[in-house]
Amino acid sequence: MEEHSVHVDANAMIKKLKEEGILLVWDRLKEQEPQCGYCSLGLSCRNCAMGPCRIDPFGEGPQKGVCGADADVIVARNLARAVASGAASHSDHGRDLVEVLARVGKVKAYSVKDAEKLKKVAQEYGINTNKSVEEIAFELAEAMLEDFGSKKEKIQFVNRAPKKRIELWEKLGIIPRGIDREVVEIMHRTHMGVDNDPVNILLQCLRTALADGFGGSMIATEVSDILFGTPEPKMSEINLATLKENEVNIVLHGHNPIVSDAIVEAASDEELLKLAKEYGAEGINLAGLCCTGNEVLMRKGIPMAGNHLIQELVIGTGVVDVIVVDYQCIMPAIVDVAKCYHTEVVTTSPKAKFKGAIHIEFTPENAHEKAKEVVKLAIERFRERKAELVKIPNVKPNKLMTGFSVEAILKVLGGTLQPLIDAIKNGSIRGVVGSVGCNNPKVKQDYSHITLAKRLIENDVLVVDTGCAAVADAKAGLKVPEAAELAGEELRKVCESLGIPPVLHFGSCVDNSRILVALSALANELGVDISDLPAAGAAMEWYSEKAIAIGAYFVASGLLVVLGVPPPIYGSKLVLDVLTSKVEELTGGKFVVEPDPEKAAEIIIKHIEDKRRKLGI
Ligand code: NFS
Ligand code: SF4
Repeated sequence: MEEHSVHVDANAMIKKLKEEGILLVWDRLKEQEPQCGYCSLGLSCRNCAMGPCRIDPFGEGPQKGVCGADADVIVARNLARAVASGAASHSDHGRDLVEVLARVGKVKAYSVKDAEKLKKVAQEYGINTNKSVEEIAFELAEAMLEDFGSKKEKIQFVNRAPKKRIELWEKLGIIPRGIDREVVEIMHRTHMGVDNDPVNILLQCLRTALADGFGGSMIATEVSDILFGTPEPKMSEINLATLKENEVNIVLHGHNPIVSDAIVEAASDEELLKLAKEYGAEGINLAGLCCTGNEVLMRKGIPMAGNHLIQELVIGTGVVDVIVVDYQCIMPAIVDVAKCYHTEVVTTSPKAKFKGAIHIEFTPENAHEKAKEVVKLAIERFRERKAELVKIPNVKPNKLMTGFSVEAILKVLGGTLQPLIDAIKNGSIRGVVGSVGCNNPKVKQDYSHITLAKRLIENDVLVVDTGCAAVADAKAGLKVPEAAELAGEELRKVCESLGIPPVLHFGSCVDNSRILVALSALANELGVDISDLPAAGAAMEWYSEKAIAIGAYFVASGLLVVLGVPPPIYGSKLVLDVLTSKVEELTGGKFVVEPDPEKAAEIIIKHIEDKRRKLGI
């Protein structure tokens, strides 16, 4: 049987769990096959009770739904709802952070860790910063909440984009007005009998995606930096061997640092450490999964167990005492796997309860106590481990360098972007690519992420990565300064002189907003638009609606975006043509679908060289 992952630790765990008779994501995918062809093409609609309807892709059966909607409308509407869900997920996560920001000074568990950034962002919002940190925090939170509403003409951070870009968006009528408003408008437009012009629907997809990238996600990143500290370069470790057999292991899974950060604090509580030792553990060990893992890795250097497709496997080590989650990308299946072990799944958000899990609800007010409760539960579960089921893969943890916020990069460069611009201009860095997104069981885990990143750096293209792509690249050893050896000669020299890896960890998925900030700053410095830059994006193993929203805001911002998994748009020639071709005339960006990472790299490198030629560099 072909292995499901490129990694030894993952394959070892898959084998173990298979032997134990546990069904995993790959088994469930198999059970689902063949998956519905209509849905894969985007040609099914269940938006109303006259349906559900399906359009025959071969032109023989029905070409219209009961209401008269054709393939183009149905495909566009389905895509729009995915963008709305993705944008909503990032943005609602952002809102939760803003609500914590508003309570700074009134709650024990949270405070402002980066007052300088607080002031800088508050000034952007036009807030007078001549007052206490708590007052500024409250006013900034109130102003950010306005961005979620519908009273504005333009959400604040849109102003961070290059001027030409903003004018272009104005001309296209896709300036996001309010984060919630754009999401709601998609839900409205896709109701039966509202927007029946597929191109008009696609434009609203771009506007909603921008409300995510320059709105909800950017707010999430900035407020996380303010509350938990702006990341700085640091070393850490990654893979399943970051779990410790002799310690209490708590796995942090989900997205928002609100919960994971509180647990990190609680895990160093003296009393709890004493208790853990009384129970025979040598300490309390934390390991991250998915994006909340990225958050605490970036800021605190907490080791990372793995990415999306590791979430069931991590439990299979038999040493995870508690897996604590908030929301997003958490497979309901982990509760079933946990039942076969001593592991408890703890849910923390009223928005995300799981049947079979223990619910310990976190609020900004009680986070301190609740985090301790979770750690205590883990200590108690430690005693219940089943020795015969314990097996941590016999590998060494991979090292990685993390923490590359835009601020940190500026510091590395000596306070200005000029050295980077010079390197791009003289060709020692040919271009910059954001490698983002998930794992998908339809792709051999991490193969496409890693192959793409390797090919790009070999060709002197600097890679910045986020989310699960970032974990993949780190496990492949691409995020240590020594990985400069794997880069082309020119990029290698740049990395060696700065002491940085050729693949820079930008953070979690909401931190794709850091890519927007960095590219906007680069474009501004060069006096050009983002679409003129030798830059691109890639989501080679995406699965999530959030990744669709990210891809769409990259395209709206002027970037070429390669998708390694085909999106459900092939049922409409028109939608496919708009998104993979015509949109380029509007925004300068477009989607390319290319599952083969070798070919994806070629496409991206050609794109970068074209852009360089046009810039005359
Ligand atoms: Ni992004 Fe993060 Fe991973 Fe995909 Fe899920 S964890 S928000 S959606 S699977 S990269
Ligand atoms: Fe069918 Fe139209 Fe209703 Fe969709 S909205 S289910 S195509 S009748």
